[in-house]
Amino acid sequence: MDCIFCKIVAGAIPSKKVFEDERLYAFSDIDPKAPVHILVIPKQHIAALAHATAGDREMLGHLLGTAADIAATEGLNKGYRVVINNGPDGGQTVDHLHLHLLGGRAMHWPPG
Ligand code: DGP
Repeated sequence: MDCIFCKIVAGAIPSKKVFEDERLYAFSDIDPKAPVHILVIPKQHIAALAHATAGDREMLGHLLGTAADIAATEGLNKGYRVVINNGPDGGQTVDHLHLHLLGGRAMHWPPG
């Protein structure tokens, strides 16, 4: 198992868990870009959003809805941003699909 996020799901690498259910795991980003920076990932290894199949569509909806639930739990009532980087031009550095939940400060647009 070479994937760092699979190792986090398995508990082989420690993480600060925020949420977990049978399909998803959420934890604090090691290099936060905002006061709240949480990664929400499928437990199943999917290398990137572009690798998700038709069979993953329900999980993707659950991923998005769970991000909104976590944002509410975190008290991000002034707003927040969700980001999925895909591939090299998208800025993806870890090849396991992950959603960034960022909040606790005003975001800028457009992103870099
Ligand atoms: P991306 O650039 O979209 O692939 O984001 C990868 C994120 O993963 C980046 O914000 C830093 C985070 N990250 C990388 N390695 C670890 C780790 O071992 N633990 C935690 N908590 N986060 C990590």
